[in-house]
Amino acid sequence: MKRNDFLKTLGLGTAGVLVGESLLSGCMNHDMAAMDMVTAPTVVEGAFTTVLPIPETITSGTALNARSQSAAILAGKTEQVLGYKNGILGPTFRVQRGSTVTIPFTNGLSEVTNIHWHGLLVPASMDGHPDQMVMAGQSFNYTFKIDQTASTAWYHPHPHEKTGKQVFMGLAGMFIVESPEEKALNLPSGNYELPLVIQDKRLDTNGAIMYSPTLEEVMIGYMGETITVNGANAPVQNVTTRTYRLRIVNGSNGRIYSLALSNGNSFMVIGSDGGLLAAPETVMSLLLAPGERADLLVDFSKVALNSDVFLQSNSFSGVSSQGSQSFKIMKFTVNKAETDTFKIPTLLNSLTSISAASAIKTRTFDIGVMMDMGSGGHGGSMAMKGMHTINGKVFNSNRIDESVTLNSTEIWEFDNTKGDEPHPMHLHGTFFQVISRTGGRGNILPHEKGLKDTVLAMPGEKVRIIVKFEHTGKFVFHCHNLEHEDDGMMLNFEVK
Ligand SMILES: [Cu+2]
Repeated sequence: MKRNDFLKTLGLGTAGVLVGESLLSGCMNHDMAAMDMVTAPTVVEGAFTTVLPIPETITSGTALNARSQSAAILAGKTEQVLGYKNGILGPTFRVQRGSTVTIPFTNGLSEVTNIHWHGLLVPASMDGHPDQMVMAGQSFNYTFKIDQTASTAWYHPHPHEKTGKQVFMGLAGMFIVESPEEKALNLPSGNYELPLVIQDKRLDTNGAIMYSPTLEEVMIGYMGETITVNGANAPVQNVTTRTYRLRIVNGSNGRIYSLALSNGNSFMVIGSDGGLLAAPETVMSLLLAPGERADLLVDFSKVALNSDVFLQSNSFSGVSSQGSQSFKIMKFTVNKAETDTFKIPTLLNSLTSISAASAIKTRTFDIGVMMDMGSGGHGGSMAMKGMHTINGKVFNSNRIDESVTLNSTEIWEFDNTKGDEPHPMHLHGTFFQVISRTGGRGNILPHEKGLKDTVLAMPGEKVRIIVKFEHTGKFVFHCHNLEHEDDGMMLNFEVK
């Protein structure tokens, strides 16, 4: 159902139903067409004078403590945020394939939280399922073996109905898996490898984060006017005339970025969610949705000394609520000449395509329909909740929605052809391969050619993925627009 139709339905069926003020005023003050025009806040670019913060690098054994702490998102304006160690966000894990990681975690918040290891193949009991809460003041030891190819993962809270707020307030961090195979490629490392967690924040005049989505913002996702990288607005990083590896996480709640370089140069995609691609792909821009990662190589060798190149987000089409504005994200200043002998390997990773013929089942998920409030279900006094569904259902922790046989291969189809909002769909407990996209952009994009755990289905699109389920247990799959997820756009699947 289109948002328009949904609101018409709701408008006809509001007698006796308590409807939140934001929707009432929306309906009263605007006509239905105007409701379709809900858009992201206009991005306000900063001065690009703050030096890019690089989160501390840690390994197994380092304790994380989710708690309120002070940080300056805007230069000179220190405010309380949430973080896992020092300041906003969390440290960057860097661990070796095959190692066992132990993370003593304490919940220093005044409400429940937990940690989901997004992009790590960990046992279901360690995955941060919304069932597995760490109560306020309590601790939990996360421990798991890293048994997967080198990749850029991340971590963030996953308490149902609170994920959006806790991530927006600052709880997230990067998790890098390394392997001897990847080391042998001699990709740019050390100072030439930059972890970049890109997020948008909504700040008050003091620079404090505000999180209070209206109904309209639950519809489109909660977005902010301030773009941050590693927790700082408008940062600058000095670089030399070499090739840099940028590991990018879109850690935003709802904002999609069309990443590009301000000098119009192409760049290379070498990896995505689940590790390196088979071979590098040259692109001019890359659309990265919440939850997705991009591993990029950017060549500054032909940039004139003492000039600037911005990482920016270009405008993009296909979404009414965002994409109309282009804006700068961060600045690179090329301030030193260095000789670069780096040659991009022609082959990066041995990836085997899962044969569609090996799939024993196809499951279809309609993600383009919003809950029909007239049909009862999740309506009533909580009319604000449960507008986003998968196959008409909202999350119920006690219900297993899909039962999957261990080691079987299946095709899952996310159908957003009737929808009018983008939905980045994320599966826990596995990687998958994208096998087709019909409607909308109509093809598989360069960064979708490797292993994925999150795939964007734009309005009008149907995306098919193929998955081999090799890990037992109860996991969730959901939309990674965190307001949609908190609204219930999440189901359980069990592998056994
Ligand atoms: Cu969604």
